[in-house]
Amino acid sequence: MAAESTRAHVPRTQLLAGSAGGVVAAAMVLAVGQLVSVLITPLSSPLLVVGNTIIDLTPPAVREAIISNFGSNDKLILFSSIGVGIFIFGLLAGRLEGRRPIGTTLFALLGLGVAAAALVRPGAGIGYVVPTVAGVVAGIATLRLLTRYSRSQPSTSPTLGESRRDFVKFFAIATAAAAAAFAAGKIITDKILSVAADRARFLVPTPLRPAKPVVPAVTLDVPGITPFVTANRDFYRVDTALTIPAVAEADWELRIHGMVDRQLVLNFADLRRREAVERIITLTCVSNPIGGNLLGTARWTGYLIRDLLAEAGVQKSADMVLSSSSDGFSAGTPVEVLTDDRDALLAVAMNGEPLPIEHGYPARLIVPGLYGYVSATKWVIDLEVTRFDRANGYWTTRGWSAKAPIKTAARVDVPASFATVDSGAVVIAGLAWAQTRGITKVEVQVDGSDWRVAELAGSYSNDTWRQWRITWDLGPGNHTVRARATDSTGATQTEQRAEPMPDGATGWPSRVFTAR
Ligand SMILES: Nc1nc2c(c(=O)[nH]1)N[C@H]1C(S)=C(S)[C@@H](COP(=O)(O)O)O[C@H]1N2
Ligand SMILES: [Mo]
Repeated sequence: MAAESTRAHVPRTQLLAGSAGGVVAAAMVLAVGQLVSVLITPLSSPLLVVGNTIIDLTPPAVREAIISNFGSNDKLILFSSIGVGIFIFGLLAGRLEGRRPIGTTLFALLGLGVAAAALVRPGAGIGYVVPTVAGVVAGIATLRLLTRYSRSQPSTSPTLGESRRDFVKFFAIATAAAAAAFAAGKIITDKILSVAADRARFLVPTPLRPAKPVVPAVTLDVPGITPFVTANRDFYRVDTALTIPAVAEADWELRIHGMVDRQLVLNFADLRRREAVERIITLTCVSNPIGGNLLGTARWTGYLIRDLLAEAGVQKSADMVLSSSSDGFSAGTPVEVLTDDRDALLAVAMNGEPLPIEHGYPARLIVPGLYGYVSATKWVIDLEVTRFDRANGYWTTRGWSAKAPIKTAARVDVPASFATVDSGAVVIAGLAWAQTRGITKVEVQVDGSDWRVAELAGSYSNDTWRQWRITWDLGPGNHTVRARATDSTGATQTEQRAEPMPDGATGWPSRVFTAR
């Protein structure tokens, strides 16, 4: 090929410069796209379009594995992968840009792809392509500028060729411009998205009666045991949101509609005229593996869903409430569960503070006894009364069960995993939960011994986890402890191992440690 043979004469330094220029040009696409997205919506930035598209295209099982292995670092992994991808793309495009504008063509193709992905984002209008188009135009301009040196032929026409010094100068300017554009875009985006100030002004309603006090008896005196109430900053987080939805108190409305006698639209002024209640409830994620950390207990302040539904008048043939968030997540919850005496809540505060933004500010659902994905909609703005044979929640269309009560389970917290402890009287302790039923027994086994019944801390309520402990005389060596919980229906946690998909993991938790 003629172009190839021409390229073969280009010195190494020029090829390197071409690649470096391509990388900066590729970064420019994202940076300018980020800045311009401020004018449309942060969701239209090429970075978020690509990120959200990848999430949508990732098979649920793979996402599941990533979330249970990396927790909230899943987004870091996603953005790092996109970073690596765009780096390699820039490297290639810059290197291939020669007499023939192969790099330019690659940039244009990339732009077309991202623009198409932007157009099919939920809620996208034609404006969604603007940041990508602007980014690609800036990227191609940068590519042309920064590959002038690598494309020039100093041997034949030295005066026309771009000098190495010019390249370095333009390279530095373009890099600084890309960094500045990205930073400015990010700062403004964050400002637009930030509801921190709004949250700081939010008044937590005072419940007529506070939640039952957390008496010392519900806590066992064991170093390293999980505290009974989880601090907000330690509370696990699971959601599909790439950028946290920004909903200000004044903008929030909850629409209750569908199979109801009268549609209801409530704002915070309406809510604040009602009686607030306070409950301590343990929330659990269906993705929590046996022994995992995807659960937490908080004091929630809010309003009884059953009162709101009663006001709207739920029609007899309805059996599901499809709750939706401002970012398109949804959960299908049985009407029965929302209206029985378990006190399902529209929660507006967590441990006495406005809901943290990542936990659903300004309002979310909290339903005792159901895994979060079928009940705990954060940033909730819509309750549609419907039927299970007509509607599906977000995860239900992705292979998870439509109904998912929390399974009875125990976890070993002490000794820590692979810890070394003194032999003799070893304290083994942990948690067990069976929301709405309550824990009545936890049994422990060491190295395949007979099961022994552990001591239980006082029960706060059937909707919260319960601490347990047992002291076991152990000689030096490695030990494996297993635990199993029994709930008030008499059912004991099954030994049968099952993955979280489709309705929650099963199996006995175990822990390995060493006594010296
Ligand atoms: N809007 C929205 N709400 C959501 C989710 C989500 O992805 N988006 N995830 C659900 C899941 S799977 C769980 S386990 C809980 C987690 O709540 P947390 O992040 O406050 O712990 O929120 C639920 N509510
Ligand atoms: Mo979850």
